[in-house]
Amino acid sequence: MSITTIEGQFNDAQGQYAIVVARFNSFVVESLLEGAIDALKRHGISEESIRVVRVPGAFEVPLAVQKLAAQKKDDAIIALGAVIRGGTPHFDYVCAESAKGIGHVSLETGVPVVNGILTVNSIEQAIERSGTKAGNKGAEAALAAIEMVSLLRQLEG
Ligand code: INI
Repeated sequence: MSITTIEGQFNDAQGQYAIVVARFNSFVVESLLEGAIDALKRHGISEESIRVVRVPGAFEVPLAVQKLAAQKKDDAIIALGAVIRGGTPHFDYVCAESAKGIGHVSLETGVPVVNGILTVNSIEQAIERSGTKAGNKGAEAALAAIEMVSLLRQLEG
């Protein structure tokens, strides 16, 4: 008896990718975007296969993701943003709505939507995750998107 394992591969990356980017905290988010594009390109995805859509903040990301998913042009959508805790409960609402909305669109449409929105307690934590000592979460999100495109091709093919 042998176990069948089905998983996404990285050695033959394919597909069209949309990246939805929140402008808020742009000093961090632009680094996430750079990381995501770099990861896609270094896995063989051409610039022509990538489009970037900008929205004001993380709260607006799910609606843009929903519109893109409905177009059925992209094999995966990468959501990028940075929500940094402040002195009010606003942080909790923005985090909850963006994560819930992104997950909802993905399940409703069947289009993989990868959540690359940082939710952190401080600017320092955001910087650590956008290309310094804790890596680049934008690049990680791009890899997750490539993996999901490959996996879904196997599951749907
Ligand atoms: N949007 C973010 O992307 N990150 C944040 O840290 C943030 N904070 O803390 O306020 C934030 N707020 C804006 C929000 O996403 C909406 O753009 C705004 O509320 C208008 O709907």
